[in-house]
Amino acid sequence: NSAQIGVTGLAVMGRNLARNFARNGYTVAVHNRTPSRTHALVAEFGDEGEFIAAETAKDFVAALERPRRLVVMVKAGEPTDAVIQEFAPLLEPGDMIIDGGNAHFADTRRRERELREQGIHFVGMGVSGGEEGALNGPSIMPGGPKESYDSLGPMLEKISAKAKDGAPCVTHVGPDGAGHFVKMVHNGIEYADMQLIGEAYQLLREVAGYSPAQIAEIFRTWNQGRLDSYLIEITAEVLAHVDAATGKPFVDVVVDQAEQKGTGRWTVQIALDLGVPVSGIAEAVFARSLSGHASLREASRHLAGPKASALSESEAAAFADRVEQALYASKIVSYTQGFHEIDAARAEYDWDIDLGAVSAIWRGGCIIRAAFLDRIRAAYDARADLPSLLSDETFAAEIAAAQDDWREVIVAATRQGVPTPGFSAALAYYDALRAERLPAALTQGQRDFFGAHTYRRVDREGSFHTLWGGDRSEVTG
Ligand code: NBP
Repeated sequence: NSAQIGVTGLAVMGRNLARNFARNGYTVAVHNRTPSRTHALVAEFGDEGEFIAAETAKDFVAALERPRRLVVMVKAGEPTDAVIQEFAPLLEPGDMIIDGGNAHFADTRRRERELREQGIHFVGMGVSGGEEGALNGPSIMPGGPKESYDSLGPMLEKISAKAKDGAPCVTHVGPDGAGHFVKMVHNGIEYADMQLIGEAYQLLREVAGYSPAQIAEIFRTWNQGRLDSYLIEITAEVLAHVDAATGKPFVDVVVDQAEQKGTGRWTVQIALDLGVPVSGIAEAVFARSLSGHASLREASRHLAGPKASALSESEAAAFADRVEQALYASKIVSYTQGFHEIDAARAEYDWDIDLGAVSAIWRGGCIIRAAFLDRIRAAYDARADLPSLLSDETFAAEIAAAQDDWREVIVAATRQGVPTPGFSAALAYYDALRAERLPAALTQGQRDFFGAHTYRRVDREGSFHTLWGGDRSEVTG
């Protein structure tokens, strides 16, 4: 009567994950700080599989077969440390603590290091798909020691989502914090995807003049093509929904202030530390912040904008096609930026992350699941050391085909005064990368002028300084 896996922390995520393990034939020990949740789980769902309810930490640990596999699904941050401190003294070398919460990867690195000293394997495990995913199959991003995956991996493969080709949406991402890092970037990309979809909606509404119901239809059509994805699908559902109380489109009765829990912000903060330009993700995070500044927005309402102009029906339809191109091209750019961030972390932390495998495990279960991810995997499979997704011939060709429309959409948005920070940042990134020369040369000149910061020359090795306050001759720096 021993459990192959234990779950402590039985709020929505932990409860559903425990049920998922049980439904897949594993005996699951369950535990929660407040025991009523544990009993409620067994009372409500006990017939779904084998559960062992434990009231105390000691009973919980005793219920687990060795090496113990203990999944922690509590609130990220201090609660996770508290739980680790409670359980670690009860464990033996070779046992495993698996943190399925949304931990910051730096915390995961620290916890892994501390527990390693006791011989405990600490697995920081990103889980995506919300409560529905946790129950029916999430995308799972475990890090930690590779050897822990030998025994844990097959269980995770069973409970994970499966991609269309049947492959489980889980892989050993890399050592220590790699799993939580990749989960964080997943969420950053999710922010960018949502922002781009939001901009497409706003343009279809304000420039093309479509109603939410008509826009829902447009998104449904897009969902049949290369944009086929969970987020496009649910966007159509949300836009088609009518508020029962007022009969108005649901989207018009919701307060337009977006909230956030922090993983998007982390993605940007860490990108800044790593020096990786994730402008699309940053604009998405900033757009949410801006939306929440109600009094600032109220005070700014009177500011001048352009004269409104309407499109004819045929112009509107043509515009909608262009918006699809702009959305797709911008999406390629946000994924390019997100994968760049993972690649930079791989170099910084010496993580052996397979970028193709990462895109493969995002194909099912998670919020950004999309047909598109198959293409990313194909790009990395064709060339593992791809410097950037934009270097892939297929993506480069698609952007080449989309760019005229992409530019036109941003021109129209600018003319009509519709903000498109995501589309615009993506295009600026694209144009900056392909530029022959950047004004960074001028920046270097300015820096040398005011701070003698020196510069490099295009024609000679070394570093140089111009005597700006003197005769402006050049000396070596
Ligand atoms: P919450 O994040 O709301 O956490 C509630 C759980 O944490 C309860 O079981 C609670 O026990 C426990 N807990 C707290 Br709070 N402080 C504790 C402490 N000091 N010691 C022991 N237990 C403590 O739950 P959730 O929404 O199910 O999320 C769980 C984790 O999964 C989080 O890290 C979250 O970020 C992550 N996640 C959530 C989603 C999602 O869609 N919700 C998706 C992916 C990942 P109690 O019952 O005794 O108060």
